Amino acid sequence: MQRGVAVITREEGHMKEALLYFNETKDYFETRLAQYMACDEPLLTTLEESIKYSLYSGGKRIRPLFAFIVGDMFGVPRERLVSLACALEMIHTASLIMDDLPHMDNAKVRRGRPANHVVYGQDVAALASIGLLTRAYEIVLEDPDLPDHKKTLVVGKLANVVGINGLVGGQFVDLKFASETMQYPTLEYIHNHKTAALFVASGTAAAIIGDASGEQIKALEEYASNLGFAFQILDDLLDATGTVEEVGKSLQKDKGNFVLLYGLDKCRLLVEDYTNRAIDAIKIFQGRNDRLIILGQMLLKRKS
Ligand code: GRG
Repeated sequence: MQRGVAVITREEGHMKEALLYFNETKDYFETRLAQYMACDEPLLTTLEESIKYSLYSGGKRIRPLFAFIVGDMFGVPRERLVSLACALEMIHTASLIMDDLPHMDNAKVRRGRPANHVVYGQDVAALASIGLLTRAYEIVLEDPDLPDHKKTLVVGKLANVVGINGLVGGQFVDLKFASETMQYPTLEYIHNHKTAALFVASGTAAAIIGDASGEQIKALEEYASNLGFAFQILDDLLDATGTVEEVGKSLQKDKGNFVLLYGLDKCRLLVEDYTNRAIDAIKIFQGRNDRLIILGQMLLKRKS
């Protein structure tokens, strides 16, 4: 090797490209999200503040990013993905606000700050959550860049992932059946529905916009559900080993979770195992799956 000449490996090149893409995409996403949430009714100032408090409080924006990456793999311009991306983050944020309410998880801290209801009260927080949720469907339906048949498919997918067979069902089972002695099938149900399902919807809705084939959608489902599962096991690990300051949210150490069921060491192996399964599932996209691989590897290393 010549002295003084920096050698960039192929992997480093891909990583650099992906990080640049992630940052640029996030900037574009933040600008459009702010436009979608603009509200100029003076009577609603506090409600708007409550919504913005949670929507712009340092969320990692993983679900929108995943949707943009998938859409880009199918050559969809980001202008045609942005309503979906913002809708996903609105749904996610709505679910976090509701999840923290006293009659649900009764969590006081979220993303390193007091939870929405701690600042604005339960009444306003509940309305902020429902307001965000309904706005999500509205922005997809109003999107002039999406043909009607795609809007129908995307909104159907989003409704399905939130409903009884999605987040709502997962939350119900979590509230009513989670305990220290909970067995694997119940835990699996909760996390497939509370966490993995929205990951799956993010990738598959973007793939639908991109006219992906059935086989391609299936591969993305497999990627997203494995990644979502790895994500949740890591969440439980961070809950068990971290502090509120490090993790940025109220901890749930006493509730049934993967760490109670399997212990720390096995959980660490499981996170790697599910991440590898996710990466294996997208082999059919060889040559254009680098960003998805890097996204999986980045989530494996996250600390909050
Ligand atoms: C959709 C309003 C509505 C309700 C559905 C309350 C409820 C029913 C479901 C709760 C779902 C929930 C909060 C699941 C937790 C998923 C999870 C792992 C969240 C953390 O995701 P990150 O780390 O969060 O991406 P950030 O803070 O980065 O956005």
